[in-house]
Amino acid sequence: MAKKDLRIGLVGVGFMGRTHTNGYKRVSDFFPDLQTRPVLKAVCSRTAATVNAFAEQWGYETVETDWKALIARNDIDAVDICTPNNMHAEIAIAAAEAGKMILCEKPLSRTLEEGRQMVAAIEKAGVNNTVWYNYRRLPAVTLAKQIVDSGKLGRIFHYRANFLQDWTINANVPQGGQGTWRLDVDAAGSGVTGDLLAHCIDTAIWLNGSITDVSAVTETFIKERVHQATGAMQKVGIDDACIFHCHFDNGSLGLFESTRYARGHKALYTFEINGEHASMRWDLHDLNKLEYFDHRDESIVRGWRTIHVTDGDQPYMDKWWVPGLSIGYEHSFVHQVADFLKSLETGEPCSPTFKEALETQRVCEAVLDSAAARSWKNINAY
Ligand code: SOE
Repeated sequence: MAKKDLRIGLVGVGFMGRTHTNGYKRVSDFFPDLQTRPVLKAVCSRTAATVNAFAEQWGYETVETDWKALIARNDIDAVDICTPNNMHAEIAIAAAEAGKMILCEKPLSRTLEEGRQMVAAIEKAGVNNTVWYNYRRLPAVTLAKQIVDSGKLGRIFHYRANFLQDWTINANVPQGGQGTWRLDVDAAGSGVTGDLLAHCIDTAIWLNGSITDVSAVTETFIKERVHQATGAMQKVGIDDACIFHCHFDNGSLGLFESTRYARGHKALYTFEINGEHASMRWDLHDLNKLEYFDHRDESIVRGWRTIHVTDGDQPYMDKWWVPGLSIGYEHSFVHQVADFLKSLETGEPCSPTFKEALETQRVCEAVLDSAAARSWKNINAY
């Protein structure tokens, strides 16, 4: 049967533009049962030379230098937003009004208010949507979800997560500009809270349910940096590090830490869940493995076991090589495209939708407010 085309219009040609495009290019080869196939119809970025080079390298049919022109085209079905965070809301709202499906890079928005406007626009337009919290779709993380849902852990007591990096320790790293826009509060909205803890919060809510209240501390270690746009030394408005603890609705306690000042760590995302009967932990640096401890095992063999999540009956792995052979970071994006295409067939939403990702925005906003006010914040107030 001939497949239906989903004509993609990608906005933004940075690191995420590449990960998403790789997902579109690989998905039909590895998920042959899908009835829809992505077509790389158009890519958009402000500078003609840059966008032409990207289109040539990755195989986009056409280019645009104005995202409004991309959205106005009637040969685009879905808009993929890979821009800095300050453009997410404007593009998403315009794309929704134009009736396009939307795939938006995380975090959904800079602020909760922007996120709310995006959700309202999506709901009014009734268009398919998803937010790229890609780590959910690594097989070991999806397996963790299956294990939690099976009840094997029993009552959950603790959820712990870290996301540690070290790339901004040098005071000469500028704010603003390609890649380093993440240090510019106007472009990013926040620092590690929106960029890194948002991943941890998304996974935590997915695995362990809602967060009810938070108490946080943030720090900005380097107070001034040169801004690439002006060349002038400017105050830094983002959080360089953030630590918070919280309660979950299920009664468990959460502990989260993120920083870009943990020398030696490049992208150390880890989580651990401790339940009444069993515990699990996962580490992005060893992403195919899930560690599991079950107190109900016979005592003489009881201990942490390492599950190499590469077998055909484990999440997504029947689509790849043969049991025992690993996959990588980029596959999480292929899986998200596959799940999005599947959602078009089933009519089920592709999680996290904008509405679900707004939950993460509520927690992020409460975390930042809590740190500023040095007090607990209840998520219900957000
Ligand atoms: C920041 O360095 C970053 O690229 C985040 O923006 C991504 O979301 C994360 O997955 C890896 O780190």
